[in-house]
Parts: sequence; C-alpha cells; structure tokens
Amino acid sequence: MAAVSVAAVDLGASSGRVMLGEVGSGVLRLTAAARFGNEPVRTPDGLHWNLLELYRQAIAGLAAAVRLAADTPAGRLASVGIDSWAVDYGLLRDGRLLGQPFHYRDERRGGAGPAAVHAAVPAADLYARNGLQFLPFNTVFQLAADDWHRDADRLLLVPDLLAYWLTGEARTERTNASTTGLLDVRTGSWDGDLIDRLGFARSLFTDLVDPGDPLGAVLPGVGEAVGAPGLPVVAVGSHDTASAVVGVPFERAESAYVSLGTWGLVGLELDAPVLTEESRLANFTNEGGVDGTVRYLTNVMGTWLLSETLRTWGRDDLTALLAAAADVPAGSVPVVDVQDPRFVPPGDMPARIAAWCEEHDVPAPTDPASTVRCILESLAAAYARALATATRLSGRLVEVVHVVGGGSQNTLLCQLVADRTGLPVVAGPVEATALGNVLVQGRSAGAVTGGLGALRALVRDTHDLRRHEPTR
Ligand code: LFR
Repeated sequence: MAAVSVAAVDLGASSGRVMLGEVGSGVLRLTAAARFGNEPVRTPDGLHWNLLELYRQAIAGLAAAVRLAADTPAGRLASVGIDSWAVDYGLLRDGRLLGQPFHYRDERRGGAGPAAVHAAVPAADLYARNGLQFLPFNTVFQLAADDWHRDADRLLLVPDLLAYWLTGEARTERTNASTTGLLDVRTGSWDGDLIDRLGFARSLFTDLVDPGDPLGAVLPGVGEAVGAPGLPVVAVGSHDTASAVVGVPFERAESAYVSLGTWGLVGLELDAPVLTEESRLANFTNEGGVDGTVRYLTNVMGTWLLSETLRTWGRDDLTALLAAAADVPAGSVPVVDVQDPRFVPPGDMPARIAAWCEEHDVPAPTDPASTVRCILESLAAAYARALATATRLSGRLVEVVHVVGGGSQNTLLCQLVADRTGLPVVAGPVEATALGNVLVQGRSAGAVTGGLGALRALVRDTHDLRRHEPTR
C-alpha cells in the first residue's frame, strides 16, 4: 500500500506541536505544521493548564497540516492522533468542562491525596494492584485530594478530552489510563473494586480503547475549521511516553531507554510487569505500552532543571552555556540529588541547588557554566543509577542505552550518560514521540504492517542517529 499522510498532535509540558507525518513502506517523514508554547496559568486556586489555548493551537495546527497534506503524494490526511503528558484530567458534567484542569506541578497535589488513598489502601497493596511508582500527582491521588470529582459525571485525561472535543466521543486510551493508578496492572482494565474502595464513582470512567483503534470522525464544525470534513481521529499511545517508546530504534532486547524531555523517563520495555517489593521501594513503574508491552521505568528529573535555570537567569543561549559547561572539569562540580522534591515546582533552581549544596556540606557551583555542568553531571549520574536499578530488578541485561526526545540533542549530556553508565549511547530521534504517534496511525491505516520491531526498523532506516562511546 502507498504511503499515507497523518497528523500527530503532540503536547509536551512546555511546548506542543502538530506534525504532518508521511508513513509507508520505506517512508517515515515528519514536517512541522505548527509549534507553540504551553504556558500554565496560575489562578488563586492553583496552577492550571491552559487547555482552551492548547485546543485552539491544535485546531490551527491541524488546519495547517491539512494544507500541507494536500501537497503530499497521498493528497490528504488519513487520520489524526493525539498524545500528551499523563495523569492530568478534566472533569465534566453533562458534557461541560468543570473548571480548568490542574497542572501536575501544582503545589496542592502533594497535599491530602496520598495520605487519604494510603489510609484506604496501603501503598504495598496499591502497588500489587496497579504496579505504579509513587508520584504524588498520580491521578488517583489528585482525585482523593478534594471532593471536586463529586460534581462530575465524567473524567477525561488530557488527550482524551481533546479527542472528545474533536469527535464528541468520550473514550479513555489504555496507555495513558495506566498512569491514573486505577487500572489493574494484570488485566489492563479499570479496577472497579479499587475505585469503589476509594469512594470514586465508577461511572466517571469511560470505556477503554487501545492504540490504533478508531475514535470517530471530527464533528462538522471541527471539519469546517480544519478544512477536512469527516477527518478520522485514531487512538495512539496517547501517553506521550508510550508513543516515545514506540519511536525508540531498539535493535535488540539488551537495550534501555531514556526518554528525555521535561522528565527523564529511564527504563526498559518488558513483556510482563515486575511487582516485587524491591521494585516498589525503588519506585519503578509498570505503565502500559503499545501492543500490550510494559514500560518498566522510573521518573527522573529531565531538562526541567536546566530550562527553569535558564528562565531564572533570563537567558536563552543554551548552546553557548553548554559549550562553556563542556570546558568545566568534571570533578570540579558537585553532584546534587536531582530527585529532591524541592526541584519539582517551578522556581529559582540555581538558588535551590545552592541550598542543597549548603545542606550537604559541598561547595555550590559559583558561575553559570559550572552550574550547568553540575546539572548535567547530576542528571547523568541519576540516569546511570536508575539504569543499574532497572537491570537489577528486571534481570534484563543492558548493553546499549537509547536517548530519545528533545534532550537527545544535548550532546554533552548524552556523552556524560555514556561515561557514567560505561555503555554506548545511541542518541535520537529527537521527535520520537511524534514518530510513535504517526507510526501507530500508519499501521492502523494499513500503510505499514508488523509489530513494534518492524516500526522501529523503519525509524532506524529513515533517521540519523548519533553514537556516543564511553570515555571513562
Ligand atoms: C512525560 C510525562 C511522564 C509523566 C509526566 C507527568 O511528558 O508524560 O511520562 O510521568 O509527564 O504526566
């Protein structure tokens, strides 16, 4: 079958994009139809996503993708797929959104939720059921933090909410649903008993769909706005990390990944979950992957620490700063614990790094170049630690580390990961998430066939990858 053209709406925590994808036998190409910022908004009740703005940008981007597709061999878009960060949701009543969704970095998220959930279901029991690492902002904890959900008759995760606005169809895509904490890790279905025990209404949660399933055609008004009446919307790995892992060009099983964006998602693709007590204590998660795989990983700090640092300094010359950081001797900067919760909320990261150093009796970095070097050394050390833990807990041998996502452009960081793991690093593709989104749509349209191995071979054949050998 000839190549098809599809559109991927990919929303990250700090930026979003709509990509035109062309996919078929020997073909996998992305063209940016639109790129836009994702600026959260603080109102007196907390930090929110500006979801209406993201929807507006998605519509404008889709209109641009429709125009671009007209010039491709396929001539038109076959479908649209949406992915975004996980865990956050909109609550609706009678089809209307009740307030703007909260941002997972909102301070109230660390509040009453985890204690309330653990009082009803102890942490070890919860892990045995949902297999999820403890993140204080997992949907289950957000829901338990207040009574807001009692006003609602429907909960939709961010990509599902956008798909609902596009099509009128309310569904929950399974990879992202796995991050709520309310799916049974063994069956991949909603855990009704857990939902009851936590006092949530089962009717809040919709039917589940899998990546590749059709969601429906866009509503007439949407079709008119984007210039493509009846455009089909297809479910993809709607958790961005699930799509990113589809786009990791694994060549063999002895491989690990770091999906490096705002977060550094460090782990392995497995066939079955690891639910041991050791795994729970190491805070490893068993999130749902495309084609029934398990994303066995842990959330480590990502480029967030760096981007907040630049924001604090009022600088945008990352390239120059990285060049200066490359000249700072490795041993001259401290390695800080990037997993310290103080680094989660937005704010003055250099000051927080200095405070961490003072508390731990190590000299703080004094200038921008050494601060950046300190951040990169600390990130690489944390990834190496997480990879060693993943190997130990899963029994999987790891001989190569793939770094994908925006952070894979940071050559110094990729080199430090190679040095600190003692393993070769294969860097790229940068747009792994959009590629994963496009590949699943391409397969759904019949333009490519096969399992994840075939999809990844297509990524390898069509994208330049950079290899870093360990030097120390
Ligand atoms: C990455 C990501 C992570 C998830 C975090 C919060 O963008 O989706 O996988 O843990 O954001 O949703």
